[in-house]
Amino acid sequence: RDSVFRIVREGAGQVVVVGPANVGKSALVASLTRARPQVAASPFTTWKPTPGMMPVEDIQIQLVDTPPLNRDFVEPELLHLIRGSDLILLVVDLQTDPVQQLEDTIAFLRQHGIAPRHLKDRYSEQRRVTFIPLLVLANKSDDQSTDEDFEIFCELLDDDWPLLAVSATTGRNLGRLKQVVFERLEIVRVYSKPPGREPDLDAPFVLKKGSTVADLAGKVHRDFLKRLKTARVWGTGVYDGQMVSRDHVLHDGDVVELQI
Ligand SMILES: Nc1nc2c(ncn2[C@@H]2O[C@H](COP(=O)(O)OP(=O)(O)OP(=O)(O)O)[C@@H](O)[C@H]2O)c(=O)[nH]1
Ligand SMILES: [Mg+2]
Repeated sequence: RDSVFRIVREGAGQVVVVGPANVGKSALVASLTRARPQVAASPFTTWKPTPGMMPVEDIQIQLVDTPPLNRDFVEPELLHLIRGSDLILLVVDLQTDPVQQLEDTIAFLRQHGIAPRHLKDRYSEQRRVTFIPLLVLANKSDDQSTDEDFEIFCELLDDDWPLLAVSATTGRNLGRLKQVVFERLEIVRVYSKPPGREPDLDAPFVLKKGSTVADLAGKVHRDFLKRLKTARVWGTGVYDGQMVSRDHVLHDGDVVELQI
């Protein structure tokens, strides 16, 4: 069944941008990607998810703008989209009671069986909860004049929330945001090198942290996994061109020559 709520995954990860109405979710997606979701001063502007690709160094990460979550009615498919994502960016408006906005949104997600991964310990009793890494964005942190508000926001929160002050309007901390998103996705970029040739440094393979040479081989080609004999690696924890086994764990930036 076709639905506007079904967003096809693209790139190195799917990141959903969620939160109350009017906090600047669409403005953030518009400033970080080439997507142009409607931005407006009145609440409840966005009614369907809109994806865009955010370039970070040499990869692309998918950001998905979503409708506000504090409506009386929520599309089950929107919840499905959030549950299936790799990271939640929970946006609040630093200038409009951000503590309340954060608490309400977390309560809403929890009600629908979605919880931040860093609070996993506390949910042990509850059945059927999906834990997703989550980062709080205090948007509308436009310039130095908002720094004090941000400090107060941090002090008022009773938990250690991973959070970042950003501004879609002035672009403040958006570079940092990209970096943090990349880190929180827990991925590594690996460059493949055909034997006797230069590595292809333009198009990395993106793997989960902890992936091995065998995982890479499976990703390059289904046949490679079966036929893989050995591999040589240039990068972290090896000497240049070191022969490694198929269980060797790869690191961000490694160059790998698969020998089949
Ligand atoms: N000062 C300031 N205003 C912002 C910022 N980001 C967004 N806005 C303004 O906030 C209002 C709402 O922005 P949107 O991006 O439409 O907010 P939204 O969260 O997508 O809203 P809904 O789709 O209704 O949920 C608009 O008037 C934006 O211009 C920001 O960083 N600083
Ligand atoms: Mg919007």
